[in-house]
Amino acid sequence: RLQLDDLLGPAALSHQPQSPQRELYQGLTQTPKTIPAQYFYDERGSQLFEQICDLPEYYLTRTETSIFRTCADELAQITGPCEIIELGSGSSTKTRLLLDAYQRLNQKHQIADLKYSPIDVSPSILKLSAKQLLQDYSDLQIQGRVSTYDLALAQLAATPTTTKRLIGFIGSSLGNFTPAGCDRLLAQVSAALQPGDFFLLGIDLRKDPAILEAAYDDAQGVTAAFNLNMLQHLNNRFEANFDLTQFEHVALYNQTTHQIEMHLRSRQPQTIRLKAINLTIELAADETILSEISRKFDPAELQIQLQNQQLHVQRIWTDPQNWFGVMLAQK
Ligand code: AVI
Repeated sequence: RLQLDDLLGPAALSHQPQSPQRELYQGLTQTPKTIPAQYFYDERGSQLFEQICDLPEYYLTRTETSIFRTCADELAQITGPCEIIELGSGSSTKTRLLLDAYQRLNQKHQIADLKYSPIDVSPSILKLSAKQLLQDYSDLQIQGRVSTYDLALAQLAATPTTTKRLIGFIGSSLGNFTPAGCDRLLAQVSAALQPGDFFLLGIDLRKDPAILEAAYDDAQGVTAAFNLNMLQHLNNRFEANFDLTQFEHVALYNQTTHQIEMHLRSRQPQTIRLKAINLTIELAADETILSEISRKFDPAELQIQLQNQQLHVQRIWTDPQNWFGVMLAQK
């Protein structure tokens, strides 16, 4: 009941126009310096992210989960039985609420199989969560893809099926894309869907900056450790010599662009060498490296962007405080 495709194997990687190292090199040689957010997620980074999701200040996961608890059955009713494809599935925790609802729906329609297609860059988390899901759901058929969003969406676009698709992109991961990157991703999602298919999107909404900044700079320092771990990841992976004690975690809400910006601030002038990519960089005292943006959305604006990609919003669910939104669009 489990099939796993690795789209990131050596053969597939040689077709990628932009290698990840190249992006890192570009990011660290431009002004202001940036590190692509993908470098958060080594094993330790993924563990720290799971801890972030449980923090009292990080309301996102809790709130989205509460919305799914109330809307999952209605969502399944609207879409009818379909294959659930999830971008960035991770531990698939919230997805279980969707799988439960689709399982109930399938039973009503006397449909035997429930198809779930998780997509994640981490083979270990994909395998682990697939194994756990298969133990808990006897009707589940899993077709996992170890892949970036780009590659997986291109593959889906190239292999249309008659089975109705629901592509899920939850957890406000869309917020980590620039506006241009966001448009590009929505176009790729649309290309992977046939008319009548669905797109499910979880997004963090605009709110009091104090609440937002606390969510990205928690009292226990877990987000700070997550941000700094990115430098340790670069040390391990690219033979770099970042001294983590010489950097500080900074998270600020930019009210003009409606985004949290996470930075690593250099405590002093320093020279860093990344031996494996043959790069030496100079940092001034207080110079910052941008490690992540996390955009906060206005559902009405996003609805227009979705519409521009032939994705027509059918329903928006939110929580009583209006902190988080779940949007269902149909192509
Ligand atoms: C994965 N992503 C949606 C998280 C966010 O909230 O933007 C990543 C994160 N960064 C710091 N805390 C959580």
